[in-house]
Amino acid sequence: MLTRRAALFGAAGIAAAPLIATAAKAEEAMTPVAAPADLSKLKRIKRELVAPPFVHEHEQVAPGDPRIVEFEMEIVEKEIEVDRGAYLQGMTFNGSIPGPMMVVHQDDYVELTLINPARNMLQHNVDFHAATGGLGGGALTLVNPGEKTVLRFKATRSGTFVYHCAPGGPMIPWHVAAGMVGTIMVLPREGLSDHKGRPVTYDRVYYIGENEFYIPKDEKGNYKRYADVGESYPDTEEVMNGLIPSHVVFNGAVGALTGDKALTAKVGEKVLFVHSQGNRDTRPHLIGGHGDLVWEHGKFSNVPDRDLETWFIRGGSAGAALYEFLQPGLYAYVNHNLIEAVNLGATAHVKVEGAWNNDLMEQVVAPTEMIS
Ligand SMILES: [Cu+2]
Repeated sequence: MLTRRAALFGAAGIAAAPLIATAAKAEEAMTPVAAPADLSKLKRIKRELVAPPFVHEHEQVAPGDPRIVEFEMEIVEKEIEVDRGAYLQGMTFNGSIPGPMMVVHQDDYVELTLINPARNMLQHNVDFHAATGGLGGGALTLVNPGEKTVLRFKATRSGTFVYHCAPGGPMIPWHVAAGMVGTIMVLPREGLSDHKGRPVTYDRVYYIGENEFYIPKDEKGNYKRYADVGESYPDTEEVMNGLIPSHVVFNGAVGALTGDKALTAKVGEKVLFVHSQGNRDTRPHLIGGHGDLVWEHGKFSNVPDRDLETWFIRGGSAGAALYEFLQPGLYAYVNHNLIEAVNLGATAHVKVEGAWNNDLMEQVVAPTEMIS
């Protein structure tokens, strides 16, 4: 009997085969011929990843010599309700959209164990934009269900960089549009610096991953729901190729960062917002606030921009913005394509506590009826 998995590999494999074959050949070509690097003298540290918008424990200034930083991620294919009645057959790194943010320092070695459990249907891998060679690691990490692999790469450049699944051919955009995108932040060893090269630190860091989804509708205009990721593929591909997303969201769902899941901060705290988009351009804006220092491209060797109102994140990148909150209140952090923010979902809230500053803003006259 032809199982759904075999059918899917067959169907998807026709189109995907050339690129997967290329990846396999690339792997052959890149199988190390030199002796393995001797890193036995380096210290190792294991970091437990946490789900976004939160980020695992880390130091902002490197505590010593470069280390090998170990991470483990499991790939989870699962259905996710991205809005009421709208279900995505999602593919995730570690169960979350976006995948967890990793933090290391420049010249550290990232050692990732990538697990594709047997219950999954599809082949996956990871392409780190922070890595050099081997399709960003994509050529060396292609794992079938029931397999795991370990990749090590040296983080030679500082900055925020996306990582994503890229298993070949039309599987690449599908896996990314199904949620397989995350970010690694490679901090300079001395930590972040401002526009004059002076050290700056953050009190909190939040990772906001923006994704757009392409959920098919039936002839009555209702969202269709599928038994598994394989069944969703043909309809989803058709919607994807129309390039009009059904949802544009932060952290995997409409309202994932609002209400009781709003981000929090206090007046006087400096908050670093890391924002990624794996596939499509976007333009973050903090309503009522600013970007004090913005690394729009996310690369910390460049001088940060100052005082920005809106910044631009290119599809396939992650940027970082540092802001010191000066007023309390509920701030909306949006994609300033306001149709995408309000109607399609790309809105987060930041609940800020502290004392109001009348010098910065004051209601001189409350709205009052005009008497003519
Ligand atoms: Cu994948």
